[in-house]
Amino acid sequence: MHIRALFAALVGVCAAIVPVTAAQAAAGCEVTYSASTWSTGFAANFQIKNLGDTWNGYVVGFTFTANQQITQSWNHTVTQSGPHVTMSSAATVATGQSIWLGFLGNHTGVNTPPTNWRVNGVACTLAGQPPAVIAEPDEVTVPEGTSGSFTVRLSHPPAANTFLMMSISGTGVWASPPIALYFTPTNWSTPQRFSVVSMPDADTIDDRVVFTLSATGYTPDTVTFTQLDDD
Ligand SMILES: [Ca+2]
Ligand SMILES: [Ca+2]
Repeated sequence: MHIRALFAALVGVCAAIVPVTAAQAAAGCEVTYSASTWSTGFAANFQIKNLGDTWNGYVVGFTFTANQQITQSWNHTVTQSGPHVTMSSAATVATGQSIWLGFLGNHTGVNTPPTNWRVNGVACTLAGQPPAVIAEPDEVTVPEGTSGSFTVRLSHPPAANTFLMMSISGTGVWASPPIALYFTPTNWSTPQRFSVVSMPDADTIDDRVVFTLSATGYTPDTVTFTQLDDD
């Protein structure tokens, strides 16, 4: 009951502060990624098409999702800091042209594709992937009386300001400060952080709540919060 009431309040706040802005700015690039994977290694090959203005030199950025480590690459200057990778070149790439990149790497567990693709700081979409809400991480555990958070972004730019809708199911009392729950044609790829507090309760149950994040035209995503009860 409490969480539904809080959510209704959030929606009211959001509606009040949506700015009036012109729709524009599609994604600046489209990534076609593939990888050949064996026991602990993989070879990645991918193509990136320039959908925006000419790149006079470019920096490709992406984030690994499963502890991958690049061991060898070619034709680009590569940096890796934890999961964050950049591959740069001084080459010029005109509108509509594509670049091809590749590297060899190591992985542990499932070799899931990288995420958060950008070229010169502008977000890319992934070819062949339907538009989706991307909420991370999937699971958050919070001791009773403390807070945790997750981030939400979109995989593809919306044509106009798009509300993020949130439905909640589960048990316990959870609260959150109000935030602007919408995406614009320019901020769609910027993760928006959402904090959730597990309110102290008198019971001894590790309560769980599932947030389902959705937007019209996008595949929804979920985040599960688990309370570590202290009674
Ligand atoms: Ca309790
Ligand atoms: Ca509890």
